[in-house]
Amino acid sequence: MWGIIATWRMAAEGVGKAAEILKNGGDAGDAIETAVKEVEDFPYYKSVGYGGLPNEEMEVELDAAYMDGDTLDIGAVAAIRDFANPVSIARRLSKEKVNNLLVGEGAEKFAHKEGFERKNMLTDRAKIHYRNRVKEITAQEIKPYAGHDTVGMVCLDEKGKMTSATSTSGLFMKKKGRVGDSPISGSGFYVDSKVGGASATGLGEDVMKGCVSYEIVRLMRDGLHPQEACEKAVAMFDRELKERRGQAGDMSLIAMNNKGEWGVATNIEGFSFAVATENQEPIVYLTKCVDGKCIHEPASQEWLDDYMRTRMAPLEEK
Ligand code: SD4
Repeated sequence: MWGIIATWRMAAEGVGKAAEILKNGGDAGDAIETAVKEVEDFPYYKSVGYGGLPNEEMEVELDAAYMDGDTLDIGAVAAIRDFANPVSIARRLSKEKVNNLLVGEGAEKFAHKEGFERKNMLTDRAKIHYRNRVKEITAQEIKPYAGHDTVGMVCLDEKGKMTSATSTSGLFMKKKGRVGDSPISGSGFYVDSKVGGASATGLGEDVMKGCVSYEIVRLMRDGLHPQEACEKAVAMFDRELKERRGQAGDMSLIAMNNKGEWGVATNIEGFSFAVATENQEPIVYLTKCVDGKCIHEPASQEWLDDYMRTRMAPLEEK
């Protein structure tokens, strides 16, 4: 059995490419890296890789991670600038004995020495978003943290190897040096080939409070189906945060176990994800969760077309 699951509709093309690799007996590491790179390279996604929205200082700082569920090797970069594919740098770091999580300038030096492709990740489109947002903020003091869609994936290959990976530009208008959950083991991602894996998208500051990806893997280890594990972990932690703090940030989790069974839960409306397995052609679903129970419906062609149309619509300077 093979399979791959990923956050948001934007991962669909990457999931399709990964499915081809997995179908032909390919490796879960290669498949997931290919899938994440596809999202990183697409300029119209505002929250991952090239075209990602910048921080307060108009610099694109990226976070990414890679984990191998056989060896439990982890590699990650945080607040790295000017490299095309942070996920590949993370995967490379996962092979080191120490120095597995590098930040900022140190991560950039490592990537440069290792010959990774340098790229100015700030697009003209992202600059327009930035200037528009600055105008909005000064006009009406709105909150800057909107529009964050991290890509997070879990993958299983025919040999039973599992991997997980994430990539994000984090929160739009974040402080320079801010790091979210995505490169943090147990929070943005976790995978153990003996059990399964999970990955998160949402408000990193809150996801990290509950190590939610690890919690889902733990529940699967206790015997829960990935769907039950996601529902339980998200509903419980959402409740916990609301009780203690009065509110809970956005949180959407995807998971797959080592049988290729998968699950998804969210505390927001309109969460989409992409999945493919040996028994399931690549497909995009929309998830709705009410009282801790989630239903996944295939996205309609109209919804899919509209998604692309809005992402690629001409952008006016306000
Ligand atoms: C972060 N979790 O940096 C990321 C942002 C995100 O969907 O997932 N957005 O906090």
